[in-house]
Amino acid sequence: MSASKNKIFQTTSFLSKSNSSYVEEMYEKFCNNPSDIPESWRQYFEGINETHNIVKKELSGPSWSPKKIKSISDIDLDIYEKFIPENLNHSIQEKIEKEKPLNSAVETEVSTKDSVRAIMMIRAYRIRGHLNADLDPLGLIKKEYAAELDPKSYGFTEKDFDKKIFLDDVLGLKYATLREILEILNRTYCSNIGFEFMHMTDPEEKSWIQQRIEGKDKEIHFTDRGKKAILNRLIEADGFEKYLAKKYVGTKRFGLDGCESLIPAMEQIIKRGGALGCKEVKIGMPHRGRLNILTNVIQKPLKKIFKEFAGDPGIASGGVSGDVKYHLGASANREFDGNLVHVSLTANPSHLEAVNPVVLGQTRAKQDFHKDKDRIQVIPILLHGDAAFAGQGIVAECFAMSGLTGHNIGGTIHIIVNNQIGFTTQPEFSRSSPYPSEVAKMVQAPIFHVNGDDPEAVTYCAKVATEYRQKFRRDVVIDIFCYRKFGHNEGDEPSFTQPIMYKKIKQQNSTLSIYAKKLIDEKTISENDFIKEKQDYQKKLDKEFNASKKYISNEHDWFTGVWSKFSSELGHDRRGVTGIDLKKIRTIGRKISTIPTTFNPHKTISRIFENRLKMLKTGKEIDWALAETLALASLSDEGYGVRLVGQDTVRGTFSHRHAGINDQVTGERYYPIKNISSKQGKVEIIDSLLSEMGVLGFEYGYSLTDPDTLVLWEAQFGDFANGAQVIFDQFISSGEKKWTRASGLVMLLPHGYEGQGPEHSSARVERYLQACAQENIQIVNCTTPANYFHALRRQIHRPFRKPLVIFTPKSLLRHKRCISEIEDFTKDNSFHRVLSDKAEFSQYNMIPLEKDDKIERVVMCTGKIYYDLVDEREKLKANKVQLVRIEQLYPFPAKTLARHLSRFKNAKNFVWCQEEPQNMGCWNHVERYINRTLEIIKAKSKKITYSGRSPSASPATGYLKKHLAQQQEIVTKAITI
Ligand SMILES: Cc1ncc(C[n+]2csc(CCOP(=O)(O)OP(=O)(O)O)c2C)c(N)n1
Ligand SMILES: [Mg+2]
Repeated sequence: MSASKNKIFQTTSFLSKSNSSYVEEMYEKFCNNPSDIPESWRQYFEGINETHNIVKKELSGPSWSPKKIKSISDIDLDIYEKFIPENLNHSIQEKIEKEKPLNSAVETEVSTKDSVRAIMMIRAYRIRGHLNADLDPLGLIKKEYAAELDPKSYGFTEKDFDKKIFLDDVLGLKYATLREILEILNRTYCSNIGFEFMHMTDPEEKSWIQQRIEGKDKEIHFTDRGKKAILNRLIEADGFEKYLAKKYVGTKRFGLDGCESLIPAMEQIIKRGGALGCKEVKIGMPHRGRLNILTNVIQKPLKKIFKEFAGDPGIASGGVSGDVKYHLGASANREFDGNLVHVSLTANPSHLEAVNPVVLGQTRAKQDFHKDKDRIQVIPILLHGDAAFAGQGIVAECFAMSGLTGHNIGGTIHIIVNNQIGFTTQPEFSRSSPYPSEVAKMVQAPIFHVNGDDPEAVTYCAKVATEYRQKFRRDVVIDIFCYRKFGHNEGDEPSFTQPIMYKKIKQQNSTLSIYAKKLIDEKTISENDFIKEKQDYQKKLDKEFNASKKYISNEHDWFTGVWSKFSSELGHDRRGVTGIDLKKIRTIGRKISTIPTTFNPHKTISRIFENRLKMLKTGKEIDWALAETLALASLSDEGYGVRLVGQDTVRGTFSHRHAGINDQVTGERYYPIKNISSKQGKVEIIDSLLSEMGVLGFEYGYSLTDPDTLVLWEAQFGDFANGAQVIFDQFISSGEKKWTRASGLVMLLPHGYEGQGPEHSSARVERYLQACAQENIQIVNCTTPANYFHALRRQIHRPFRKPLVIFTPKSLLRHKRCISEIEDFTKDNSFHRVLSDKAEFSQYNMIPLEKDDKIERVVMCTGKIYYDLVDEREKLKANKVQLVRIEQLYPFPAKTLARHLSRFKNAKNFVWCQEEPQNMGCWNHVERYINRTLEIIKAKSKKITYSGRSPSASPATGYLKKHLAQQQEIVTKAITI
């Protein structure tokens, strides 16, 4: 140890001797080999060297934990003994010595102590300053005394306030008096913004925020022009709500009243974002203030909004069922400082927060479209209510996705309209944390709490948040503390449940009047100008209101841009061309089945791929996995995008897909499907996080934006999709009719009764069928690899986009009869909605059947049970039984089925056979369709009978033996009884 270091350690009088030598030893080790000392010590010494900040553990618990006041000596102990700051003293000491010669050892000690204590205090403000910030415009939140923010806690007394303290550039200052330090700290951390960022572990990000907000010259400062712009936005935000209240008394609008600062903040994000490379902003938001955002941010014409308020869409509805005005989306181009930014608001259902993943998926698709690898050209903004943000699990799912390769969108700017209430429920009943924003800490997002009655502070937060997002491309949260001027909606009386709060709210001056007074007082504007500006806006509102009465929109924002080649087709039976040239199949097939020779695959994988090559060569026994890969690869080869996402999807839950293979030596992954040609479309096959709602919502969003990419989401087992029920019900099945937005999303839902118990058998077919109407979605359950291939290819080759649900197999993936021949994939072939069985073909080793007119029984079914029925028929040598598979369940192929069934008009029995209990599966869906078909073809027997499991609460038994017995009974009954 050098002499000077030695001296420093000797002068640290507040350490006991034993402590001091221990520190020396630690420091020595740190200098020689940092890995020799415990992590906490290492962090400590590194922190000193890198940032001049004291790196210490949290005192206890999360940052928000209410702290009981510690005595000063307790804190001293915490700091001086547990976290041993002598090294800090040492570093500061050296500098003090260099820069300011000291008179005596005693003075040295006192200065050192002052510096250490000041820096301790600065750090405490960074961590907990937000607890003392003025956040609540209503002033109802009682601030507690925070000892850590009290200079006394660090041993300072009144006498010390004007003493010069060495800071070594902390707060951007070399020296400062305690008074100056406190002034900066209180202004930065305890005024109208509460910054929470010390939970972030990335030193660069943390230090960026510190430098952005801290320091003598970092006061929030807007130019006069900026202030006037903020005022103008407030006049519009405030004036719009008041106008609606006056014109449509008591009508629900979920007003923004009480959080008008949101509008200048949104504008700031678009403006600053535009200056930092953003070309597009995607907004997702709930009901609160939506109309205000629509008019004041998206600039939807006021007359159109007024027309909608009168209950009239002002546009030919064209079979669209529509939605309430506060759910509708819109888009427009905005220009700030010469930067053009396209801003769009996604339509959403009532289900709070459900739109979040959809907006993120749309953002990703847009970023891909713009080839925006850095993800700075498209920024998503999600607005939230305080109660919903804290309560809805989808919020956490979206944060969980934010850093993943397959779902990263370069960060979302979140804004919480924290009106401190959810409908009638107060925060203490709606969350277990002091702030609604706690969940954002799971990704270490910085959080800016801000008083909504200080529009400059809110706009400033929006600016810093945008800069942070563009620089670090991670999520950031602005939590606007505000209030809700009226009830949850304008017909509600809030004093029933929150009398004290609403008494205060009644007396509260509006944000606009508070800010206008400030600008008038400081002479930025004159009172007359303010009044005139308000009057001008009123005139505009009146003019638009009058114009709304006659307003008819010519605007069809449906199927524009990349969607212009599509239409919303209904009611046509058409056979698509989905087969491909035999030569092409073989060429693509070879590419997707060949592993480079330099690669070291697992032996079993090698065999699987060799087998695929054999299938292609012989043209026989092509299995499910190869058929699927051929479909996806051929689409990519044609230039379309492919995005297949799900849990364990790369390998495949049932170990059948192997879309990516791993080098057993290097661990590298190789995707044969991504290596077809230099011109192929983008292929993404992604193992997703373990979420259903988040991921399905994201993929739906992607499909809304990009019709030329086949987007597929795969559930691990079909049942798990019910965790994403909201996405299916509120978006996939009804979105087009509500919001005129089409989607070609494919849902792959493994389904089939194979004795795996209640939760791995049924994909709940009935749920999807029950949602079918007006040709909103397509549902298929294919029994052959080739039909699956055509269903996938058809999805992208159609002149329209409709969501497609495919019940996919499990055991059939390896079933000896569930195979196709190469000819089934070629030009003459396409998707078959109905398949009669192939009993007449010898290669299936089926018994020869009687001629059509001798057939006595027709058993209809869908999916895997077909193969069980084939086996049973053979076992019983029942050659007067025909099997008919319904491969497309919706739109129901009535005409095609009629064609098939009319061959067997004379049959005595028509049976529907299903594996599912009678209250589930397809029975309730197909019964009336089939009976009607029998009637139309004038069949001998006009009523279909049922053979399947009895009604049951649980989808399947948990006992294998019972399952086998049930399965046997169903097929026997179907074939014979
Ligand atoms: C998923 C879901 N559950 C319940 C509701 C019913 N609901 C509508 S608004 C609301 C309160 C929302 O409070 P908050 O998120 O704080 O937003 P605010 O209305 O205060 O802006 C509730 C419970 C809903 N729309 N969505
Ligand atoms: Mg609220």
